[in-house]
Amino acid sequence: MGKAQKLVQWDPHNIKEKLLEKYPPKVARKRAKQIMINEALENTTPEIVANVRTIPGIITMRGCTYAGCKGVIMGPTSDIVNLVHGPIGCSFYAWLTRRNQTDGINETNANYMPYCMSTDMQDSDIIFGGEKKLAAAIQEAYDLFHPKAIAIFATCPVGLIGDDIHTVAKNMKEQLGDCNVFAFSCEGYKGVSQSAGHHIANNQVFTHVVGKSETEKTQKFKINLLGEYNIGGDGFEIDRIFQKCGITNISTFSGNSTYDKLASANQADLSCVMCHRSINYVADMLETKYGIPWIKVNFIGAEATAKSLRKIAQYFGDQELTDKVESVIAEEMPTVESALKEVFPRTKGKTAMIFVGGSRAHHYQELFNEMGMKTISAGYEFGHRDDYEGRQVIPTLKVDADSRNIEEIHVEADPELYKPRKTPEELAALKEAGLEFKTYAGLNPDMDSNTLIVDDLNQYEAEKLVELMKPDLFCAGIKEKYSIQKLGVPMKQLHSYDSGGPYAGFKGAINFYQEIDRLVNSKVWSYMKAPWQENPELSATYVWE
Ligand code: CFM
Repeated sequence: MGKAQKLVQWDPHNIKEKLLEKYPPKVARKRAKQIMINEALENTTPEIVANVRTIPGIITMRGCTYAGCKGVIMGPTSDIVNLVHGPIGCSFYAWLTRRNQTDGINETNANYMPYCMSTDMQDSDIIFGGEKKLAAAIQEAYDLFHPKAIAIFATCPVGLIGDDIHTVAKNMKEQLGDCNVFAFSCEGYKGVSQSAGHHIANNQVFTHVVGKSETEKTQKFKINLLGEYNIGGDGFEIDRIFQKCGITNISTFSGNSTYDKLASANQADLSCVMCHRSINYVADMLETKYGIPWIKVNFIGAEATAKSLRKIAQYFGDQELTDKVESVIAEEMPTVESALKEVFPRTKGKTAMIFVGGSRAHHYQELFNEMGMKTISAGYEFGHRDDYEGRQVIPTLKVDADSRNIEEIHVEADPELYKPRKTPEELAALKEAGLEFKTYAGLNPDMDSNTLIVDDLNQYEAEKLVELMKPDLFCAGIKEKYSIQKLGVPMKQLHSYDSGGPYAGFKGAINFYQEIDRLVNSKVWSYMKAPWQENPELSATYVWE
């Protein structure tokens, strides 16, 4: 089927209708509010419903609050012992399943990421309580490793029986003396998705770790990179570029992080927010408590990388840094451009769909644009309305019972450590010169009109969308991978990157161009015939027949 034929084939209103057709009326009404046709309505984009509970019975792509806390935010912390309080399944299935990496370089060379540590609760612990077992496990971890910090994660049963993990952590911290022990009430059911887990994790890291470093960081051009998790080595590539430019990355939250790096975040002079979904509130708290301004950056896409580096240089306003950044861009771009030139004739005009957790469904559109590819449908598993519509909608967001469940911590200027990095006049001058602070635009404005934006897409709708819109590429996660491939459409995992990456920065862009070129131009998919395509009627015989 030719390209032109495909694009004129569908009408978004029609697709939406078809997606909802099979649902009972009440479910269809609810889902209709999460499926949005991106069209201008008197200069605004339509409102989408997001960050609400998945309708029971629907097979969502989401994960749980524990996954967001333990897996996403704390998973990449190499020298903090991650101890899961709960039955072994929660710990085992979270063990090394996210491709965050570490170079293990820290003062102690400690790397606990390959371990799976759990209290392994049994029936009797559920009945009589698991606090003693937790205290014993903390002691055991301490005796084995003598770590700087131990983080404890609550799983659903712990919340249900009411173990007081925070008191256990506090007592053990006092008892051990030289180990920071803190706990997360991140029971899987706590929120509507893993997004709640990010918030719980970040709040505790902010309360118990940030500002506690004993070493003073004296380098020049100090930044924090918030919301970068070093999947497939993305963070290594970004750090390579920073180093080349002479920018000091004090602390990444939390890719390739260590206790001391997180503890030093208050010493940076600028926070750069990459994945706003998982961390925007930390940027605000760092500003309120320590006086560090923040900007939005994106290192997915070569152009986006160059733009982000220029923003950082503009903030510091130092000629030497600006020149260095320009020379690094000039040095890196020719290789990127020649790689792009090679694939462009083959990728131009192809279409993609992106359904990942949060920011990536937006950020990766940059890379596809560079390749001349159109994103015809996208959405987040657990994004909030600001991730779709832009940060300006935050004050208008409804606070429902589920969001109230997540603790909001109150932060004030630190009496000793608060130090405004720029005067109000300097900030105003930078704004005047076009540098935007504390803002991001969201996915909707970047997508073409009449594209389909779907929040919390589910398995049924994913297959239906592919069937109706026939994209050249579908991007999501492992749960969707094989069902989509069986439909004869190539599928790229944008959570784990399959076994590829990095895709961030300049070298990452080259990797991505080549990988996507291979995927969308492979003929293998057109030979695919799912069993039911050849033989739509299922038949079986009993073995005794
Ligand atoms: Fe941010 Fe992420 Fe994402 Fe996310 Fe995630 Fe991830 Fe993701 Mo998977 S922090 S929101 S909770 S960019 S693990 S590194 S790929 S769903 S789009």
